[in-house]
Amino acid sequence: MIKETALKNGMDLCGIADISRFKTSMKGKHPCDILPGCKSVIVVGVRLLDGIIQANFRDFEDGRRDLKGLYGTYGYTMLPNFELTYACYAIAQFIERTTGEIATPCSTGPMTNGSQISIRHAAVAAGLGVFGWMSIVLTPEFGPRNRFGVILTTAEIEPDPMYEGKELCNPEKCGICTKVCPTGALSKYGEQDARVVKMGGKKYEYCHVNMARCLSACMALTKDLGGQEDILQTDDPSWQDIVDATPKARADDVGIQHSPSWYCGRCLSYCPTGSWGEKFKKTGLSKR
Ligand code: B12
Ligand code: SF4
Ligand code: SF4
Repeated sequence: MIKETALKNGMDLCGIADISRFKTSMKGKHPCDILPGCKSVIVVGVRLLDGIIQANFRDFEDGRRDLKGLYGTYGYTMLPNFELTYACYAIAQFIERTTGEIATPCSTGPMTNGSQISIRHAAVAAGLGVFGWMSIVLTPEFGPRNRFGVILTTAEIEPDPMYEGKELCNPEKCGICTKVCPTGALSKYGEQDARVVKMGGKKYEYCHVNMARCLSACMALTKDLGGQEDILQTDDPSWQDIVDATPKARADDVGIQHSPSWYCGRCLSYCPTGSWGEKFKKTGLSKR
């Protein structure tokens, strides 16, 4: 019934983790630090529109920077996050109304201070997919082109198994995310220690992400990265450089988000997992 509620509320994916899979969570970010007595973690996922990913290709391949707002609105910031927020709310209401247990929906995205919990780790714990080398979660259906939301509950619900399906990422053979990243934010496989996570009896690895570099592209802080001026004077910024640059970026078209951070997304757009070839190569929507 929880999964039906998710689907009825516009979700494509829903998985359930039991609390034992969060043993290695960092302090303050364990589900029980947010909802004491939490026994299950429900994760919902929504696919990104192919028509919005292709708008990214028009920017990256045809120089149509003016279309980037489509990704900001329908892919990165607003609509998927609203859809996820409504679905998390509906599921939490459903649980509380029908079982009398407590349910706490978490924030779903950047516009609502979305860092209470690691949503990526929750999605893997709920069996929806695996960490891709780029650090975010790949599902067999959509590759990295999905966003997730989390509901914590004291209800004890039968968990889904960890993902056991076909291999979704082989960074030794692929490495496309590292290659397309314009700032070198994603470490190359084998060059630097990978991040290792153990969860649900499984071991995962993903790259080291230089978040300051990633943010410099997501917020287009230089002209080379699609910005209107060189707000940053270096291509290897420190975290403080980003903090100092952000108020200036805020003066640009911020919409309802705290800062405009939808200007990149190349790693997510070009990852081949999730029928990329059929959707974007065979159709000619991407020429790369
Ligand atoms: C802020 C943020 C960013 C910032 C990062 C700044 C920063 N310093 O973190 C920026 C703007 C750079 C960013 C970029 C992107 N982001 Co972002 N981001 C977030 C957000 C809102 C919060 C991140 C956070 O602070 N999490 C809290 C900390 C505690 O968790 P964490 O960083 O995931 O992981 C740590 C801990 O979990 C811990 N840990 C270690 N071991 C273990 C073990 C267990 C069991 C657990 C639980 C935890 C744990 O170590 C980790 C490293 O410190 C999350 C949503 C969320 N709440 O997770 C989305 C989120 C991660 N982003 C997402 C996306 C899609 C992107 C982009 C692709 C957007 C784009 N540009 O198009 C890029 C991807 C870049 C990349 N390759 O990684 C999606 C990923 C969806 C997916 N498919 O997995 C998320 C989950 C949002 C969502 N609602 O779906 N992001
Ligand atoms: S969002 Fe852009 S800058 Fe950040 S890791 Fe992905 S490709 Fe690199
Ligand atoms: S682009 Fe390739 S290496 Fe990177 S996450 Fe996707 S499948 Fe893995």
